[in-house]
Amino acid sequence: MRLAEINFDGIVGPSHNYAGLSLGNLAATAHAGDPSYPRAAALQGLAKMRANMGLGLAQGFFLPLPRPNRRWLGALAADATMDPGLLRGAWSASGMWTANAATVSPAPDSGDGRCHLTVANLVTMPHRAQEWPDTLKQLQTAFSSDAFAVHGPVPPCFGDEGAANHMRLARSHAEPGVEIFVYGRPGGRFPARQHEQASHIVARRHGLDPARCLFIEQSPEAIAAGAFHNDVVSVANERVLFAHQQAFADPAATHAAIRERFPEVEIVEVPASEVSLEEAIASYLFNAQLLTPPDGAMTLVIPTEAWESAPVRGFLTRMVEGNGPIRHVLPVDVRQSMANGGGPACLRLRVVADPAEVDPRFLLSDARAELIEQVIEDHWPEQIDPADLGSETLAASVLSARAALLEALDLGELA
Ligand code: SUG
Repeated sequence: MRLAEINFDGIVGPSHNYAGLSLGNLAATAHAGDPSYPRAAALQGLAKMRANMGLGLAQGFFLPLPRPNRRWLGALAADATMDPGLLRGAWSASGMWTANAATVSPAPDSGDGRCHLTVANLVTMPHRAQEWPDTLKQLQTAFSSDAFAVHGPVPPCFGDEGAANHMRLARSHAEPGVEIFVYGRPGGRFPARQHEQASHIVARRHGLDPARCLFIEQSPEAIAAGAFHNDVVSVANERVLFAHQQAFADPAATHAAIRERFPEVEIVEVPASEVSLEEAIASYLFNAQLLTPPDGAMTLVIPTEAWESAPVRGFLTRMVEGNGPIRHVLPVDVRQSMANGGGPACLRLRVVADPAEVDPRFLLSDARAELIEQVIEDHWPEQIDPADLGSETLAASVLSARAALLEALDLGELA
């Protein structure tokens, strides 16, 4: 068995739009009502996938979910008197942010030697709570081999946002790791989406050794400043934790607990004096992919917005010139997703597994990338104005665009 980290990016769906649905997500709120560009958005996402594949890394993808979601609209007894926010929610392409698809515990960490995935219930935001049944179907298709155990959502009384609030430290991806679950405490000005109990339920289901798990409280000030998920203020890869000084409620105790369980950890902490919490969140510095290409030179894939921030660029330049574990910084343009609060890390779900155990229809190759590009070019709407949401003409074009992609990728069973 050859275990590798595979990043599964969500292909941006043809209904991508800015509806301002996520309280506490400052970018999404700021862009509410703007026109969106689904074709450009999907091509930006595809370019990121190709660039990561170009680094020599395994790359997978997930398909857009069916939108507008007629099943959801039926359950809401939708009619003209309904809150327009609910209608827009049924059109949301939010399934693109696959860091919220599931929490993943690789085989070396679980009690039974299988890779465990629990689909995230995303109950805090109504437009995201509709995702899990279709996401689950997709996970069950992609990971149908015995090497995987795919679980349904944790009970809806406990909010679970998936991998966006979960990190893993290990000497290498294929070795046993320490899994870190980051939850928020409710009571602040913005919702704390990840509940502590949900994290414990996921860890128990995955058969994790309690001695190799940590449950850490996210800093309430980070949530209040717009870090609606932990992956907006920290990211981990192998031995390295890259985090803002104000990411965790009790940074000293958090670092000590991590060191106790994983003494090899290298913590790269960004001080607030160099990059303020507000600047870190506005630039999405931490919503980065921290990757280990085959040559071993750890690379931080950041959004171009982070590179354009003078304090962030200053910090990163000094970091790379120093002797730290992160050797390269690679800015990528995912502006269409960024305007909804989704950076490079939101767009991917990390799965450590043997690629040979994954349904090959979900793995990117040059040929499949070309196929996907062609379908996007031919079928994705160039522009959507929020006032168009609800139009039958737009619905028909969005539905047929997704159908064309499913057909091209031989994934008709996801219809
Ligand atoms: O859940 N935005 C998403 C962004 C998710 C980012 N994911 C991670 N941090 N891993 C959210 O808030 C905005 C949709 C709108 O308003 O149209 C939205 O759902």
